[in-house]
Amino acid sequence: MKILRIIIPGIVIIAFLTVMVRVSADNAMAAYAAVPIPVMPAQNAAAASVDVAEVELEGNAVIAPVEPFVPNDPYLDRQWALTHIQIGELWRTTTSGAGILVAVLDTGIDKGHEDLIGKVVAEVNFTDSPVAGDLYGHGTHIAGIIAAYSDNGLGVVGVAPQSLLLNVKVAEDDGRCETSVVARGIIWAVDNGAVVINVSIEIREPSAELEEAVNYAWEHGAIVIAAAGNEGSQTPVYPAYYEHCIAVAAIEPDDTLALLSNYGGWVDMAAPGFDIYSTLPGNEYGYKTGTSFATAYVSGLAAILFDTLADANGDGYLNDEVRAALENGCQQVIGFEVGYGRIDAASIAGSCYLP
Ligand SMILES: [Ca+2]
Ligand SMILES: [Ca+2]
Ligand SMILES: [Ca+2]
Repeated sequence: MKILRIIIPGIVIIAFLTVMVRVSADNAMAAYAAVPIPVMPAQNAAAASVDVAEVELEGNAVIAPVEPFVPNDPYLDRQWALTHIQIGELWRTTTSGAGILVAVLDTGIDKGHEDLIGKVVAEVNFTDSPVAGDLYGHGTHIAGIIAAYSDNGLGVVGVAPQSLLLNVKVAEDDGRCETSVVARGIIWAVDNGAVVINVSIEIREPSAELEEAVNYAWEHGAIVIAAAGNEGSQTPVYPAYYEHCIAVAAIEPDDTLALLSNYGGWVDMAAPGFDIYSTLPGNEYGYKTGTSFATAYVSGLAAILFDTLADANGDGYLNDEVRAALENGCQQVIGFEVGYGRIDAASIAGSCYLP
């Protein structure tokens, strides 16, 4: 059994697989004050440039401004990460992951949460817990980042608001987790139709059983996306390290590496993982920090791409095209090493044919 428990003095810890640090609202607001990020600037900028072009074409005629789509969810302005990865560029051109099945291997999901209700189409409990739901508050947060409803006047907005979830409970109610259970969870997810498998879990020791499960997913057209780990080092963790798994590091709003995030050439890409606002059990919401949450952003993007891309090489699966689109759509980062860089929806939209 692999147990990871890190205590940072002075901060409320919800110790876990990958460390979750719950920051106070004041800290969160301080972070925003340091890097002010308006809601959906990319969409506004795009709309503004269209206006200018049309004005020039039509001889300074007065053109009504193009209204960017801004969902009505009340906490959207706390979700700096969505603006940062320019997700609006993909929301405008795709159906946002409609019907794509994303498996969340975690502490369970509160499937009755107001912003997730109806999202969990199947669930399984591999743990000793009497319930498949989330008594710990990690899996529900991941689920909201990926799939929370958009424009429903409630809560937050998921990266792929039309995607659906498999609740694969592999971590106990105190956050502990066994390697072989994670491996079994991956196989269950594949066999039950998931094409994106979010594993916000880090295991310190390699495991042949775990690597075989990751390979099984890849060979069946799915992608495992996993946290790069929260030790602030280059030391690999699993399953992230495996070839057919996308390893995700965490960045802060200024595109620097989050202090706790692992990094290095073995890490495939980086995504927002600092002061991430999402759903918590019992119709609650809150901030969390760590590579767990960065992983969920990549999973959301993958869900959109599974819904959007074509099987260009005709091998019968989309996971190879989706992975290539994620990698090719990364923006370079400066100051730390992470394989392809930081995920960016605008770059993906620009480099893929999106019908
Ligand atoms: Ca919502
Ligand atoms: Ca990898
Ligand atoms: Ca293919």
